[in-house]
Amino acid sequence: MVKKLEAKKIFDPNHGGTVEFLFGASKYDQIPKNHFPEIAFVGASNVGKSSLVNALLGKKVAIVSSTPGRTQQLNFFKVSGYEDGFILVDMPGYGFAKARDKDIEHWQKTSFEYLTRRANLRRVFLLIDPIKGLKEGDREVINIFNTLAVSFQIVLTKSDKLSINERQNIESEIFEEMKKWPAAYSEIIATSSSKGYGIFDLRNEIVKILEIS
Ligand SMILES: Nc1nc2c(ncn2[C@@H]2O[C@H](COP(=O)(O)OP(=O)(O)OP(=O)(O)O)[C@@H](O)[C@H]2O)c(=O)[nH]1
Ligand SMILES: [Mg+2]
Repeated sequence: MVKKLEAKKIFDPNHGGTVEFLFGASKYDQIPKNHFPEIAFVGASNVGKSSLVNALLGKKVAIVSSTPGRTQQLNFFKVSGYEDGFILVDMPGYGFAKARDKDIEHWQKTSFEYLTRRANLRRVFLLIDPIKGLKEGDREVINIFNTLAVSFQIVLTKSDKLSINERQNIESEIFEEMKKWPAAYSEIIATSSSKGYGIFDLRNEIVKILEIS
């Protein structure tokens, strides 16, 4: 049965939704099994994953920093207000200079295990900075998702930094490549956490995911 939900009711603490930090994990076996739908935010270091999680939740729960590599664990945030709740997962970023560091290899292994094994993972939002465009690290991750059939959707961050024209150009480039990505959802959502653009659309997309879960 499809339940009609209003995004506002879920995400807005004034309308009954609540959010809590559940736990951070740096090893896959530290992540308890649960039955809540999970939605993960993946992308290069500094792309704006933690900022987007905060913008969606209307609350500063995830730590944001201009230093790449700030998020060093998979952080799980539980949102209540929809049935018995759902979880947003703020992931560590990939692709910054010290990529050979043992710790980083370790989080990347954990991220990979999580993204490819988690039965209740409903959608991966793959964040792209439209000024930088698709980088090698993004393509590697996209290849893994396509090979292992991990459903993902492209979300542009920091859209406040570009004109509408510039944004449309990068979207067209990504749409062109997307023709070869079987695991990708064909819509791109452009957002800005600092200006609030696209947050409404992304919340509605999450509601749609929950309705069909
Ligand atoms: N202009 C602009 N800056 C943003 C936006 N979102 C994030 N930033 C900035 O980008 C930087 C990185 O943001 P984070 O949210 O910490 O990025 P992250 O992807 O979580 O980074 P890691 O955890 O290091 O992988 C910070 O300086 C943010 O203020 C946005 O929508 N617009
Ligand atoms: Mg982060």
